[in-house]
Amino acid sequence: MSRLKEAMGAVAAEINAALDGYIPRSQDSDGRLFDAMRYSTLAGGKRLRPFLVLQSAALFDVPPDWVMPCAAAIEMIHTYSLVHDDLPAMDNDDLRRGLPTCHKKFDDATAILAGDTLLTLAFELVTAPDGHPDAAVRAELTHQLAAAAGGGGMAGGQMMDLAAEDSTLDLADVTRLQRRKTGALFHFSCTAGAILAKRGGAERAALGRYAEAIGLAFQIADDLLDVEGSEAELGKAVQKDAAAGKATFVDLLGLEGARSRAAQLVDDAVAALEPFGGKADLLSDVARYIVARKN
Ligand code: GRG
Repeated sequence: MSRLKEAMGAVAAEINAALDGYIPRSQDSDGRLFDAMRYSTLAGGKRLRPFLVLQSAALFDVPPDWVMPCAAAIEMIHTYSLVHDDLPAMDNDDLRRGLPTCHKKFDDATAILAGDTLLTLAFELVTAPDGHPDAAVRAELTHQLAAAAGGGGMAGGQMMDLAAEDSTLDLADVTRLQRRKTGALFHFSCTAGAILAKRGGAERAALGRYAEAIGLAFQIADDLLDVEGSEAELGKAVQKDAAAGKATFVDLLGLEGARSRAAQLVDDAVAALEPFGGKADLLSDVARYIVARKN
């Protein structure tokens, strides 16, 4: 087994146990809300964003207890985005992570509430005093997480994406949109370790450059998988972008152009990690994996 596969498997087990503990159960009439949150969050997924949080923190030897709330929080926000994105009012998908989407398994109202509650629970976790002992660090994490998920980040990027249906975006437009829609959560995940370790300046900036490169590489790979992948491997519908008339990196660069841009971004990501030496080997492996993955 490759060292990355082994490390990602170990993190997935840890993060699953943490998420299981953080998301409550209820026997009351609100039980359906928590069932839906648990259904979507514990349904699998690569746990890439928590892995990045944990690896960026490992660069600075941050104690795991300080990191886990933040790693779980980013996965909750990612899951909320998938639950809402799958709703009929947005992408209207029936399949996610190989299972019926949240609104198909439950209903639209429950899926909306489950997404809302995952988002707010994430902030409950990063602000809780039993996470990082320094309140200023918790405040900075909260500020950065809100910026990544909000109007200037993922939610704003999603709005741009919805507005882009049947429009003609150029490469700069699509890059700007994707930097926000998918890139912002990657940026938070990769820089969280530096925030938790109270390291600013060059180290945080280097992780920011790494995040920028892997965020775009991830989206290019996603666009390639949308064209070349299968529903069985991906656990979700494919060829949705063309059907929605959305400009993708593949449309704008062609298949070969998209592959070579992704390869260039992997090189940029690995180069950004140079200041961390061998300690960042797994983060370099993640950059390569992001473009080679099949799901
Ligand atoms: C609803 C506010 C709001 C935002 C939605 C990110 C997003 C914005 C929607 C997701 C739509 C989508 C499939 C985008 C492509 C990139 C992406 C986020 C893919 C899924 O991420 P993975 O591959 O998924 O990390 P797993 O299931 O492995 O966690």
